Amino acid sequence: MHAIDQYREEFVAYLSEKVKTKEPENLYDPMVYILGLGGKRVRPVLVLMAAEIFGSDHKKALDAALAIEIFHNFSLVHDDIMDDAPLRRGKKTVHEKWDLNTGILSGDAMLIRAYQLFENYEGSTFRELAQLFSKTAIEVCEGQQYDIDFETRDDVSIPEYMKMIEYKTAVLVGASLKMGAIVANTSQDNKKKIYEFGRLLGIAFQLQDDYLDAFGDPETFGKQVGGDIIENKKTFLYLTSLNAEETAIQLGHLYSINPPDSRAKVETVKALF
Ligand code: GRG
Repeated sequence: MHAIDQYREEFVAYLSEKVKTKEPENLYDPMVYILGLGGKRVRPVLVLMAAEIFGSDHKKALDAALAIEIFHNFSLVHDDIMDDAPLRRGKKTVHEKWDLNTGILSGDAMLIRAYQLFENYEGSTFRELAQLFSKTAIEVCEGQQYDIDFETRDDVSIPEYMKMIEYKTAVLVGASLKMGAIVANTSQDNKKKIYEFGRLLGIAFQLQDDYLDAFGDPETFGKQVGGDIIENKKTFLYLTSLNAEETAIQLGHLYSINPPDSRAKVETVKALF
């Protein structure tokens, strides 16, 4: 078995042991549900790998990895509410399966639960993890707000887009690697470098996510293919197509399509690439 799959398996076993439902069930069932739907577990695996790279037993990083995965899942629950998305990982989103208020409140509880996990660390390790978490969570909010603001703008530039995806997605990937480095108590220089590596990896990751929104296999993508285009999200594909004169003409045609005909809108954008 590949080392990544081993980390993933070990992480999932830890998650199942730590994340269990309790009363009131409508608060905790959605947490168990969304975290049990799978997903690639990219971020927690990165936490564990970074801890090991810098000489720690990766088991010491399991709580930080769990915190990151719970936070990530919380952000998906709230993001799906904001987008009114029906599907996540090929299954009903939390607000679809339960209702809006349940999605909001269980998401809030997940955010706090994530932070609480850092209390399992002590001294400067706790301080550094908690500070990095707070900074990253605020940046994720900023990225999400840029994303929302850009939906109603047609003049979004590539640098603005890059800033948006850096905050919405990449900082959490950087923070995942840096958290492993913090648990391993490596040098500040190593922490800085691994964060930068993760930030760039996160940017590549979001570019791929944008691509999959248009070209992903609906079976494996797990959410609505073309959802970004229908929502007028400023994705990389969309913005680069706007830069090309002839595709801009076609996008002009796209705007003339009635909003209810969203399938045609998706097909038109896909045809541009
Ligand atoms: C209140 C701190 C706070 C944040 C709320 C909702 C929100 C602000 C931010 C949402 C940010 C968001 C959903 C970014 C998308 C990131 C992304 C690429 C998600 C998909 O990640 P994968 O592919 O998913 O790793 P899996 O299913 O594999 O876990």
